[in-house]
Amino acid sequence: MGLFSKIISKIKGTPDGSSADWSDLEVALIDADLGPELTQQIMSAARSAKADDPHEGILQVLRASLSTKPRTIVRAHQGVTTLLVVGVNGTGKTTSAAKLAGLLSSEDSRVLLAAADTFRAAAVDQLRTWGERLDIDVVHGADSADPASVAFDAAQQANARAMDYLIIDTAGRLHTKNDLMAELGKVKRVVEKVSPVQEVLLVIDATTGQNGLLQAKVFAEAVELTGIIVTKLDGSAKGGIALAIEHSMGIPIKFVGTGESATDIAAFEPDSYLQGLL
Ligand SMILES: Nc1nc2c(ncn2[C@@H]2O[C@H](COP(=O)(O)OP(=O)(O)OP(=O)(O)O)[C@@H](O)[C@H]2O)c(=O)[nH]1
Ligand SMILES: [Mg+2]
Repeated sequence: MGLFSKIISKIKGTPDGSSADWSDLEVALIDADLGPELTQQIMSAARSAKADDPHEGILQVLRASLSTKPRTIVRAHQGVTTLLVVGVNGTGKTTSAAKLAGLLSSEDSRVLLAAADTFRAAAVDQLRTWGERLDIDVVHGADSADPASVAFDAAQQANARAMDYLIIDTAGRLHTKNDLMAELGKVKRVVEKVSPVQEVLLVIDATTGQNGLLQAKVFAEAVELTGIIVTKLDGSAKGGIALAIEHSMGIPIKFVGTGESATDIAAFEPDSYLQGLL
């Protein structure tokens, strides 16, 4: 039985739910990184529903806090569908870009990867290794090339080769570094000289805690985010931060990462995620 279920059944077992049980539930919600706002909403829903079914009360608030935007990749009307993968350092951008490329290619799409993390030579090698493993071409530039120029080059190649998808990996950047955030806007604008970018996917590490919400807010100011990839859900983190971001910013979670292998990625399924969370 999950932690929440245990607490909820304790609350159900007592006539009015002893105050200790309620604070246990509150602590569990905060622990799952749902954040203060969502936690308070859930608490009041659970309290008012306690006589009948606190579990259902909580589920309802969680469901209502989910984005209503589509969770599938937005496709280009014609030509290449371009995805830009962004986020702070070490969240799993490169791994997720590669996994996504593998997933789309296994569905018979023609996919090209772009190594626009030109900050470190090792970053380009990391994506190229994935490319070899998955048999997917990776466009890269010379050492410390301008990331926007690599992305531009990749967009031209994707067009010329009639690819279905172009997935652009970018360097990790701290949301507190203004120049790096501005660079992201530039990468997008330069790519859009060739063809529109359909998706800007923010990669959030499930273990990141409440800082994830701040990351999302700052990234959203630099580029218009269209979706979230939550990684490392195979660990102990419940990933409530992603839900807090959906709730507060209305950006849909599109994919989840559950490990380090190519196939450890899945489309986000709200119901099973919420059941897991509870
Ligand atoms: N367990 C687990 N590990 C993951 C997952 N996604 C990524 N990782 C691991 O997290 C580490 C960082 O992943 P990267 O893909 O290099 O992260 P990044 O965001 O590209 O990092 P920078 O480019 O340095 O900012 C690697 O060891 C990955 O194998 C996941 O879903 N689960
Ligand atoms: Mg990377």
